[in-house]
Amino acid sequence: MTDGGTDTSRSVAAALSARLSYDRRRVTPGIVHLGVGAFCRAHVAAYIDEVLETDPSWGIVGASLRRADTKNALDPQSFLYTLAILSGAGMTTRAIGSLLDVLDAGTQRAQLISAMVDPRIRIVTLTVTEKGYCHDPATGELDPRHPDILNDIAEPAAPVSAPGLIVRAIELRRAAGVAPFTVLSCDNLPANGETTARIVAGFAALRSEAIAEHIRRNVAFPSTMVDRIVPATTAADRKLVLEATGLDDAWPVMTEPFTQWVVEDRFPTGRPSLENVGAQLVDDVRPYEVMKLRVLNGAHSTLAYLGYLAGYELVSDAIADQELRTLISDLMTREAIETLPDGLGDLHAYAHEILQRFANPALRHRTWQICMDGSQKLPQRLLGTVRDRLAAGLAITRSALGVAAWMRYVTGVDERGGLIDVRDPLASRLRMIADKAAGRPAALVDGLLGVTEIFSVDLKTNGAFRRLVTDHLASLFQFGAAETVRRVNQANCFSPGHLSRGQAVDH
Ligand code: CS2
Repeated sequence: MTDGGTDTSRSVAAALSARLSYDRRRVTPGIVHLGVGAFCRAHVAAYIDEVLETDPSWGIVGASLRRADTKNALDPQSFLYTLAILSGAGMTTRAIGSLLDVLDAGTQRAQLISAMVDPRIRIVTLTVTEKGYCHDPATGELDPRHPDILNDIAEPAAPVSAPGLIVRAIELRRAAGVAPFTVLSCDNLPANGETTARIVAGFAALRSEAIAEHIRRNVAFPSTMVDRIVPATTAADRKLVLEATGLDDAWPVMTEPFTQWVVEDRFPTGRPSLENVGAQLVDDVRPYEVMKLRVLNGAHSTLAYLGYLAGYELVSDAIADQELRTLISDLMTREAIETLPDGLGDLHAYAHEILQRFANPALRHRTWQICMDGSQKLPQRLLGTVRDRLAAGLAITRSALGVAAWMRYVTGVDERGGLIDVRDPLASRLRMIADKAAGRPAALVDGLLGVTEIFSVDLKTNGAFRRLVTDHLASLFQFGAAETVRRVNQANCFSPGHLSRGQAVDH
């Protein structure tokens, strides 16, 4: 912590500190968190903040791997910040003190690695987003040609990627006789523990089989399902917090009342008592993860692409459109849910609650934000549903429309001819494919289905899938998103959900 900062930031820190129900001076670090974005600050850090009331040994040392903006904003206020919880009923705020420091990996790499080697650190948590895993989203395997991975193979002592940092720290801990930490991915990846384990061990094997073997044998990678909607903080949010609390917090975080954390209980190096602060500790997270990825995130992405194309800036406005709401509700209840295992409780109630969460009028969540990184999100959010339903001979009308809407979006030109700022690690490749297809739906589908990082061969070669996506895409080009959604709803309002011969031309 620094003792710099202005009078304002010092008074913000003092006021927030006074609101904590524990003595922050007694808190010691137990977790290093890679990727201190808004999500982590409203989720992992909020749960840990409650843990600190009874156990001060789990403070968090955060790290920003890409941008130093969080660090720069929070450093002057001693890394304390306001969590604002927004709903139709108004706003409540809470002070969060669990973040003890934020290190900027760009300029403080050595310090970050020392923090990860500190024996007091027993868990490394991650929210580095899908693309931070440097993997191939279709297979879940490390991408050995990823520029950050190439860098970290060449410069193992100065890693820039999450896998590179983790392997370096484990290697140094091993050399120092310190037990490894547990690695806890909190990103929206399928089987995020196993996937992270495979990626980290895969990266280690490129360096030394001995360290890869050490990781496979001795490092635990429990899986988790995380859920809380957290839009990026804006200047308007800061003003809102200032008006409500009187505190000029430089970097508050805005979220919804709902929060969920399902954690696989496998922590050989110890863990905080998360069960006492609302998390669910279970033996097998997979069913929960698939549920959340396919139902919530699949619906979120589909709503974001269609909503953006239809001209809606905010998720809450898009879901207020009755046709979009019907489409999204049907996507969840008539397509995604049917692919899920039993034992997950009332899934219709789950879908209903999600619709209400999307409709939260106080959360200004931009469709554009959710549209980002589609190449990394599509496989687990929509393509798993598509694959399972095709195998069972079930209709994929709405899931295929989600895929077509993504294809329409990555052309980079909206329905009024304006440019779309497509943010995606594959953006330039996607754009080249779109330019080559020059607005011909079949050519665009062909080109994009050939992106093997997203579409596996079984989908690429599935005639029904290809036809349906092409028809949807043709409709999106010809009639636009709003009209396409209306037609799909109309054609399918009585559909039993089974794939019929006429399905591919259902609008
Ligand atoms: C969203 C998620 O940005 C996105 O892609 O779908 O971040 C979503 O808000 C969270 O997963 C909700 O838990």
